[in-house]
Amino acid sequence: MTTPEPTLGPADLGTLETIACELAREAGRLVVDERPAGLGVSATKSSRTDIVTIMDTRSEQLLRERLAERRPDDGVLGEEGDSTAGTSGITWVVDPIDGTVNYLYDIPQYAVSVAACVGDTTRPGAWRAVAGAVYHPVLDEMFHAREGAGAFLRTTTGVHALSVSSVSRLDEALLGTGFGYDAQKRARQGAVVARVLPEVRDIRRAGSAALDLCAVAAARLDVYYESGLNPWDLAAGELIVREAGGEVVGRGGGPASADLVVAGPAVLVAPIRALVD
Ligand code: LIP
Repeated sequence: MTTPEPTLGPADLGTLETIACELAREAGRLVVDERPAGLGVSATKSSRTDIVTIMDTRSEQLLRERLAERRPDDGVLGEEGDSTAGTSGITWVVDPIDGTVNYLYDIPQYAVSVAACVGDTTRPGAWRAVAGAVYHPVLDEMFHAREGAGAFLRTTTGVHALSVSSVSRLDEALLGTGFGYDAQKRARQGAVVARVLPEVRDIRRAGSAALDLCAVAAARLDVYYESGLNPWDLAAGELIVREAGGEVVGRGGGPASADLVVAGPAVLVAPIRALVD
C-alpha cells in the first residue's frame, strides 16, 4: 500500500528542489572529476549494449548516502540499485548517469537526474515529480524546477527562466528522439523514424533522455519523443518541461510511461503523437 501523499507547502518544495540540485551537482562533479582513465564496462543489463560503468555505481552510491543522511524517511528508486521504501510519502527517483554510453565514449552529453516524487512510482500515471534537477556536469548547466514555480537553467552566467518553443508548424520542428538497447525494438523504432523524418525540420539523437527533455524546456529542441524509457530517465525532465509550459504525454494521450513519451508545446505534441503512437 502506497503511503498517502504528504502536504507540501512552497517552503517544503523549495527545500526538495535545493536538495535535488545539490545532490545532482555533487554526483556530477564526481563522475567528471574521478572518471578513471581507460574506463570500461563493469556490467551489462538487458542486452550486451545496455551497459553499466563503475562510475554509474559510485554516483548512485553517493546519491543514496546523501539521501539517507538528509532525508532518512524518504524512499529511493534508482537505475543501478534496489528500490527502498520510505514512510514520508516521498520517493527520490535518480539516474546516476543518464547517457551512460556517451559517458563511456567520453562524449560530453550526459547528466545526473534527481527528482522528489509523490505517489506510487511502480505504476505509470500514479506518481509525479514535485521537485527535480538535471545537471550537465561538463557544461556546468543545472536545469531545475519545483511544482507551480516555473523551470530554470542555472549556468555560470546566471539563472534563466525556461519556456518551450513557439514553433507551431511540424515541418519547421527540430525533433529529438532515442533508441533502446534491444535490436528488434530498435528495428521498430527505426521504422517510426523513417515515417517521422519527412514530416519535420530534422532529427537529433543526443543520447540522454533527461537532457533531451531539458532541451525541450529550453527550446533547444522543439519536440521530443521516445519509447522504452524508465522512470529515472524522465522523472525530473518531465517536471521541468511542464513547468516550462510544455506538455508531456504517453500512448493514447495518457500518462508518459515506458510505452511512449512525447514532450513539447501542445501544438506539436498532438501531430507527433499521431505519427508515432
Ligand atoms: C538512456 C536514455 C536515452 C535512451 C537510451 C538509454 P541510460 O538512458 O537516456 O534516451 O535512448 O537507450 O535508455 O541507459 O544512459 O541511463
